[in-house]
Amino acid sequence: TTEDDDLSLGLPGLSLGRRDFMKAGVAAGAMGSVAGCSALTGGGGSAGSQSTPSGSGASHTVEPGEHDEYYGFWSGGHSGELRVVGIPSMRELTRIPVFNTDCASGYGYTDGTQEMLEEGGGYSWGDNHHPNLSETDGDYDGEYLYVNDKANGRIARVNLTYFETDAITDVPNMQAIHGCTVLSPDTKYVLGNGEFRVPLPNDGTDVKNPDNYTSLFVAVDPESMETQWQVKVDGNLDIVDTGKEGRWAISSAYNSEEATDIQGMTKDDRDNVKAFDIPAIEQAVENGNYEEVNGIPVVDGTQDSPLNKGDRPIVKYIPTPKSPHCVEVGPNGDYAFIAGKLSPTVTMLDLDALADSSDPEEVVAGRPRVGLGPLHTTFDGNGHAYTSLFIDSQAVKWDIEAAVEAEEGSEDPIIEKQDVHYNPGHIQALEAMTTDPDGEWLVSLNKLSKDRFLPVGPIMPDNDQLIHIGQGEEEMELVADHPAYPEPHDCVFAHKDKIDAKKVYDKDDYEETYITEEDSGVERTGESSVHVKMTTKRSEYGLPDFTVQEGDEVTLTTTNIEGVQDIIHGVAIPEHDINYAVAPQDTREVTFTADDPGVYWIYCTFFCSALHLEMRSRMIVEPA
Ligand code: CUK
Ligand code: CUA
Repeated sequence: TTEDDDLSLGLPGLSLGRRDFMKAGVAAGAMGSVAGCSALTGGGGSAGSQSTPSGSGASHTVEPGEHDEYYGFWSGGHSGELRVVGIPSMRELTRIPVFNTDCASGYGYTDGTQEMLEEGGGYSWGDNHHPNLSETDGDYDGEYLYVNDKANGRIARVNLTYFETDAITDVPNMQAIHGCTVLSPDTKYVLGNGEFRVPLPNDGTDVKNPDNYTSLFVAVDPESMETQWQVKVDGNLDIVDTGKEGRWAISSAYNSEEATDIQGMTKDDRDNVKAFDIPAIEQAVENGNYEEVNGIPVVDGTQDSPLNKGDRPIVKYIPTPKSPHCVEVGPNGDYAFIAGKLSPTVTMLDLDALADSSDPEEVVAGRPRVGLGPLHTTFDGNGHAYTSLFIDSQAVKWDIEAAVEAEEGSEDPIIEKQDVHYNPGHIQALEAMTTDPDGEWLVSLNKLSKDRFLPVGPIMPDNDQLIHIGQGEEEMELVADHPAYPEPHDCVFAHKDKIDAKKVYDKDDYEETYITEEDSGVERTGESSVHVKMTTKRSEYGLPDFTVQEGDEVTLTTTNIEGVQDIIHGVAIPEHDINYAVAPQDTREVTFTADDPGVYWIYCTFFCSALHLEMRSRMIVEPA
């Protein structure tokens, strides 16, 4: 078996045979089972124990009562949520429900959040992969976080003042949005890559003819969250990142064969990375060079489009080794780094050269050979790139300029390799996506943990590993293992000074009616509808009880009139599937039908005071 044979990853129709797999001690199959190799080859393993700091003596301990220096925002994959993790402690600080519902906070139970999920497609789950912080001048401004839903073609926005999802856009014409990024430097758009090719429009016509399927690239307005325009391209789009000057969005892509099965998708040796010229696309839209589909201007960016034939094509197609995975643009915006996945190389595109050419000879600035299964790359801001190697189970550190100097396929730029446990996807260093990365810490988001934790049944956690990198001069050092519930894909870090989270709601930020103690009461609003208003404070509701009639539609508005931070009250109504949190100075509303006559004790779910258990109200439903 030659080294190149190993790149087949067990994909059907490729050169590595079943016998080779059996030799390596794993069953034949796709990527998942190849993963087994790594424990035997690259992965090594420190006997299942956590590594302890040695060498540099880097400590990630944050003493009790002390704060972490960075916020980490983790995508939660198909759990639908985001997680907020302190760096360097790796402590989970909170979770932000996005595409899922959450009974602790009441997200998806209150009227406002239920409506948002309903208008955002009405699905009960989503698959978020790529969290992105809003930027001003290429730096995080602490306003918003945007994240994709790979499952249903959506983009959601999280308000970072309240750490709360405040908008979900169900993008028309797209089934899956995988790659997602903001357009640097000032977040002009949130950009998304449609991964699954479907008919346009996907309305039941042309379902049997894959030649008429298409993959779309979309721009969403970051404020209104409305879809602005889309570009249709050849092949499947995968991941996207932008240059730092607002012109280029670079997307990796696979399946230029436009097949519908894995054999077909991996048949050819080459695929095309797409470079979207954003101002040129805007010009095409302005000139009316589009077709409107479901209310959205769709610009033709396929290779044969007239818009790609002139002096300034809207999309440049750059041939790369087949099925590349990620694109990350380096901190100074010089190069886009495209990880080879099936090729053991990272392709570096020169973004300046791209303005004049899309000829690989002229735009490929380097192509170091980094190892097997390169998926994602991150940066320390001091001239080094760090690439995750899925198959080798390693993080490889290499020198960016040395890679430009070296011959294509050279291993010379490689400085060091660090084993991780096991099979990393994304890899992310502090503020690596800004123009000024901070170095110091890197997290490797490993897909498999195998024996690294106490056994918890067959669905095992991922393993997010903290690695000390310093300013790039020292050796990498594995410092901590951190189990993660399925399944983070990516994370992004912001210094704590860039996020300004409020501890108490500012009622001016919300439209809901603020209720005072005097407002507490029941108002009949129709023959079979009532509006109940009540406050919460330690340790009573504004109404000790209220009475409605069987069949009434009840709207219950609750304000927490506490002005003190951290005193949250809950409103739980047994047998009505209702529970939600009301934080200090916040107002929440819920609407339900009182179908069953009887007595229902409303109780507080947050332990708020010594008399928390006594914090009760009583809903009396009189028979009709
Ligand atoms: S993807 Cu999961 S490891 Cu969705 Cu960014 Cu590469
Ligand atoms: Cu209020 Cu417990």
